[in-house]
Amino acid sequence: MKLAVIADLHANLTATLAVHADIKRRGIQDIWVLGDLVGKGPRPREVVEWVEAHSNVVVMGNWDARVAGASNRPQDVWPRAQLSKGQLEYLSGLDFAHEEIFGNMLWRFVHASSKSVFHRVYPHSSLPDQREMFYPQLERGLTEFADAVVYADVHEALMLDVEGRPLLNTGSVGNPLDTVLASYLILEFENTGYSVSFARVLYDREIEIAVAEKSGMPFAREYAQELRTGRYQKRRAKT
Ligand SMILES: [Mn+2]
Repeated sequence: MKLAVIADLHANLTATLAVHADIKRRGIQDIWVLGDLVGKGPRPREVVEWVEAHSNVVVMGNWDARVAGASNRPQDVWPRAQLSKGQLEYLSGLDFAHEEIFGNMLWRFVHASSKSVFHRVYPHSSLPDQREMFYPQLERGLTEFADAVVYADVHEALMLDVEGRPLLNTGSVGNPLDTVLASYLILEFENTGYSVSFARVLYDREIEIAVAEKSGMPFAREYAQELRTGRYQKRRAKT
């Protein structure tokens, strides 16, 4: 079985469609989405529509929770206003995690960590923090130790070995913060084991920046900077 695992689309339709074309070109049928469909970018409605049409597994991200919830930050209120009632219900109904056995390994898929969509685990986080990604979390319905964890959230593609267990990060489709290329993971499972590839896709980010600048969305300037540089820009409230 061959699987494309994508995440952090962040309402960037141009990047999402470029990644979709790349996935199709490789003949991959299954697309799993690890959250943050919306937030930061200009086209939340179109990207949620795309995810509903093309993916088989979707888990919730921190931005999905805030946008579909009651947050009053401008960057959450704006996308909320672009989405239909049905799309907001879809986002708030997303699962926290997905687990599946491939070969003899239990693979866990979450957005940010096994504890919460708001609990961030960095490549440089402590070993106890990384180790916790594999633990059961009974309040989240995760009853077993995982053998492998795939996550997203930090917008940096990554593969770490945590005491013999793989900890993989997809990187970000719509808002990469390690390079400017859209990023996703390809997992291939065989009886004899598995393989992991990191895909990077060039897309026309100026198209999405132009849409953002016309859209009236908050923090369009910071967004454009992030797409052009692949570096995080602080959002400061206007005074
Ligand atoms: Mn994100």
